Amino acid sequence: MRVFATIDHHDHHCLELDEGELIPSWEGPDRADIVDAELLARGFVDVSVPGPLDPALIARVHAPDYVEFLGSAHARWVAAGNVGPCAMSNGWPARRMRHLRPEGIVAQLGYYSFAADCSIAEGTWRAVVDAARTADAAAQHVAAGSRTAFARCRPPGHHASRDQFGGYCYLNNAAIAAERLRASGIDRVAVLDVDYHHGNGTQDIFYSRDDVSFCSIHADPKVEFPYFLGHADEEGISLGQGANLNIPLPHGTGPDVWFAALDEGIAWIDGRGADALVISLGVDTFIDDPISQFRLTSEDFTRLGRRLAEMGRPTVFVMEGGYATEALGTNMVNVLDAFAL
Ligand code: Q9C
Ligand code: ZN
Repeated sequence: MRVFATIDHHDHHCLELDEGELIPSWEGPDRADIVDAELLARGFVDVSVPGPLDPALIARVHAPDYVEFLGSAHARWVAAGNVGPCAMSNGWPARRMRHLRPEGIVAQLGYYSFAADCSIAEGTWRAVVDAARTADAAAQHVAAGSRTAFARCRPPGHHASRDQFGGYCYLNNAAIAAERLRASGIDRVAVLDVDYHHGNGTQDIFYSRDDVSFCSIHADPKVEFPYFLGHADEEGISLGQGANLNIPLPHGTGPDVWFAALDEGIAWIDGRGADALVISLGVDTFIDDPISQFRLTSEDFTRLGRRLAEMGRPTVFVMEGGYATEALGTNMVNVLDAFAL
């Protein structure tokens, strides 16, 4: 299996507001290093550096003003005299307030984000661009006729919407991969999101379209981040009516219920008739994940890889969450290894 990766993510280490404390983000540079080491140890030596960023592709997924904002936010934060190392807001447009773009950097950080678990460090934009390039390259590899490819992305992407960051995500790597497949002439794409958290950004980006179907299996937003999207009655709108499937599950969900949900999602995707797949591959469903509440084992990730292979479709894997660092490499590569067999 071809792997796409860069190492230019190391200066992306942010602070997040977690349990009332500002802590180093759970989503740190070690995550990618751990996955890289495991890939190498298990013979995934077909590694490529992705090509340059394609602004036209990014513009199919994200608003131009948002992309411009992300690229300049940290420099503006410093220039405005803010002392903290990571740019983050302290106010957001809530119920009955107006969604007019404000002028200052702190206010714009609120305008362009939906959570305080995610800030912008000096090295964030460089890592974000590289993750997007990586997803694009993996999709191009599959569009050119390969059965599969792995985008070893960091930061992750599935929480990022057309114009808002949050949940450790800035540009939506999986959506970028899906758009590359579409732009390459693949008619029907399905994104299957198996990360523990709902892929609110991906859902939002494709919500009114029928050419990219979206299915997410995740912890119920009533009790879990991102809290405000991911319910079972969100089925898409206008042209996209019926092209979105959410399967929210309770805290404590184990393999029996989770794999039954996966079968339901796969049957739905089969019914939609997808020509290629993008997997938002988060392994924070793991039993020992420090911020999550599902109960999959490392062996279950092998089972997941096998089940995805049975779908028999060209498949782009895009790395998302997973925070149990000791097992992260094993869990991520178990999926890829089982798929590649
Ligand atoms: N007490 C992804 O998995 N909240 N993002 C964490 C922990 C944010 C997860 C709170 C979770 C974001 C890509
Ligand atoms: Zn997650």
